[in-house]
Amino acid sequence: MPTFLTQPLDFEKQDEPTMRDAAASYRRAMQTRRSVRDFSTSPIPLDVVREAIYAAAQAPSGANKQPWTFALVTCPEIKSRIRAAAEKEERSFYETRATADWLADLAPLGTDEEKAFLEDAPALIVVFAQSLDLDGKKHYYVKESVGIACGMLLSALQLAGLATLTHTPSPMQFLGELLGRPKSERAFLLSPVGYPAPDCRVPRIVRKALEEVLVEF
Ligand code: IYR
Repeated sequence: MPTFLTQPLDFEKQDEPTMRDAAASYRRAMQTRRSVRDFSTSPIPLDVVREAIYAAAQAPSGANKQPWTFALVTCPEIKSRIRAAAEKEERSFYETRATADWLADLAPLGTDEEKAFLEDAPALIVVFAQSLDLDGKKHYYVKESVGIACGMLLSALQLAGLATLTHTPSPMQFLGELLGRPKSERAFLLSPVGYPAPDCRVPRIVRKALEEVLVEF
């Protein structure tokens, strides 16, 4: 007899054509997802964003500790403060900290220290990783768990028709300070969320073919 509580699994077997359609349609949706750096200032339905965050919070995590906090920022003053602090870090990155190799790798993306999207996008989501629980006990596999949740968040927002950017100004300590998060939480991802600007253009990139990323045994 197990010493833990169980319940029946909620699982419905699908026929193969339905499985194939679902897999291909999700793959196509992910193929059209792009990192957007030019956002429209148009408002977005925030209930949709909350649903996407709720979806992300269903991610598996080490010992089911769910070591994440999602901060949804729509307040223009806070967005401005985040932009100013991020641009300060980015300026020092581009001017002194980035290696020549790194700058060369970024050149085709056209990024620089100007981060207008942090004010233009109607919402910012900051995902925090919690290293400790409320009793001060260590969480497990925190980066892996929060990374999975972030992937689910980005795909949920994409499927809901919203654009995102995995922006990671470095270091991101200012986010915890600005948003009053406890020391046991570290900012893991900052993503603007919104509609792309009408004239938005993105770098022409190529993603690896399935054969290049898959090894089968
Ligand atoms: N954080 C900087 C630099 C940057 C780094 C990588 I790796 C990117 O894929 C993109 C940008 C910035 O956001 O501009």
